[in-house]
Amino acid sequence: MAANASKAVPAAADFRQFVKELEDENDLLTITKEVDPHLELAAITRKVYETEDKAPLFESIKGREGKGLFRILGAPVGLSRQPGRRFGRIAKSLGLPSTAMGAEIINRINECKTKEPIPPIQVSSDQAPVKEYKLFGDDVDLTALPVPLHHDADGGKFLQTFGMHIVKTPDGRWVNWSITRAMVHDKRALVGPVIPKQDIGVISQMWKEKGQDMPWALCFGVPPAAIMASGMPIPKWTDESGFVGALSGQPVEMVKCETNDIYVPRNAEIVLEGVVSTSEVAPEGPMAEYHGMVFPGDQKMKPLFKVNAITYRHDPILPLCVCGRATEENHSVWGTMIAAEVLNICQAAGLPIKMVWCPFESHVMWFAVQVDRQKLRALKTNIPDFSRKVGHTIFGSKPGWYIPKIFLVGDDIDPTELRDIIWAESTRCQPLTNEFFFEEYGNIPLMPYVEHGLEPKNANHPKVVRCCMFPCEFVDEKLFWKEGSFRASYPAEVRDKVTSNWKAYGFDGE
Ligand SMILES: Cc1cc2nc3c(=O)[nH]c(=O)nc-3n(C[C@H](O)[C@H](O)[C@H](O)COP(=O)(O)O)c2cc1C
Ligand SMILES: [Mn+2]
Repeated sequence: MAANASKAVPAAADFRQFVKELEDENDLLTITKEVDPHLELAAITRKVYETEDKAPLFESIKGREGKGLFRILGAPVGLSRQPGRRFGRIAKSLGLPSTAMGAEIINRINECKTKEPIPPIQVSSDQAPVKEYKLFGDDVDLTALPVPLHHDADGGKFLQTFGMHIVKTPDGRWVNWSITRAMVHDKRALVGPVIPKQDIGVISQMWKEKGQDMPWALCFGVPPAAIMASGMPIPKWTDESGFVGALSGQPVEMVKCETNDIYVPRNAEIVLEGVVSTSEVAPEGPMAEYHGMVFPGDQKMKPLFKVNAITYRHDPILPLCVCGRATEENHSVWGTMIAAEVLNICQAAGLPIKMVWCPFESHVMWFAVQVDRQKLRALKTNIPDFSRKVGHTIFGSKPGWYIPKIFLVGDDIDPTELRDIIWAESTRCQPLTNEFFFEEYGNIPLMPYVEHGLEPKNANHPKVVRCCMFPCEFVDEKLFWKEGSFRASYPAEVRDKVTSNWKAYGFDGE
């Protein structure tokens, strides 16, 4: 371990380095005052998300034993209100400087996705900080841990909101990393959803068909690039690990579990090992979710995740997402990674798409898809044909299942600026004529109106493409309108004069 400790490690490859850099950049607040895991800790984290404050590192959680399990990092990939660093925690997780913004982030993800994967390497236990402490069998007591209650209407205490599940197919050919929530069930088990459409659900079904439980590990505080990839809907039978290697610029170093043959990152903070039951279920939820709502009393039967061992490093840190109104990790991680994958899918299909973004305020329900108008004109298409083609390409894809609403915008619109999208929709999207509905594709049932809205006319709730463009944008090189704004209505010398005299006029700031 000592030999490795001196190596310079990028933050994307090492959670501790990530935490250290947040601290160095004044984007982390260490809280030494005792905090109650019953609602108080989550309430602080919620306020942090909603005000884009520093990530709180809770050192003294009521009920914590000494330097054991665990400290908590709240809002690990929340936004920052530091000027010019709003997406700093997202950027840092992907190997970018914390000043990177939307397009740079999406382009980085997709560059690394098309690069040669860097496969993981295996190291021995004595090279693994996560093996410093080990608990086995009945020494495991999840009910004794200071697990937070996240919201007052939740049906349980959620330990798992930002850890990485690792499972593999019975033939060992596909190892899948993903994020899915889980709450404490009893001393030795968590309970959580295993959605059949998710890869963890597909793999669980394979084990069920063999009549066996699914070997499993849940890893907290993994390399930040790994947790980003765990929230990205990449194609089935593709391991996330090679892509994570490319994102973090080095192979992920893995070490074997104590009680099964799953490999986990050697520098993880905490690892739970065991099996996901393919026969036993228990009540789970509800939990306030990524869409910012909770339906009290909405409890369902979900599989048990049975814990046979816990290994952890000294003074470990549990990263925690307190789900709800934007902007938390479902939006900053899941929304961003889906957007990048949708861009990949559109470009692979030969569509003239430049950029895709999920405005966080939409809670992962709107995707703004920016069209390259020069390439669009060459296609000699029109609004209905093109909108239908984009709709079928995206809604028919793996990430498309999560997406109900697409906003097609021209390249005068920055899809990472919500103000731009709203302006384009308001001014260019004609109700009915520019709206295209798709009823043949299913939706993630978690979307509030899917379960709680009016019944759809046909089997599925329709998805929609709203084309926020004029017909002339498909044909004419020169637009017939001009934007009325500071950036578009004044010659450069006037803008420069105004900007450089800003303080002289008596205004504050730049
Ligand atoms: C913070 C966070 C929490 C998430 N929670 C869940 C969840 O509870 N259930 C779920 O089905 N997906 C959840 N997701 C989304 C999945 O991780 C994502 O769709 C991922 O692509 C699934 O992995 P797979 O592509 O290997 O199936 C979450 C994502 C993030 C970033
Ligand atoms: Mn996967």
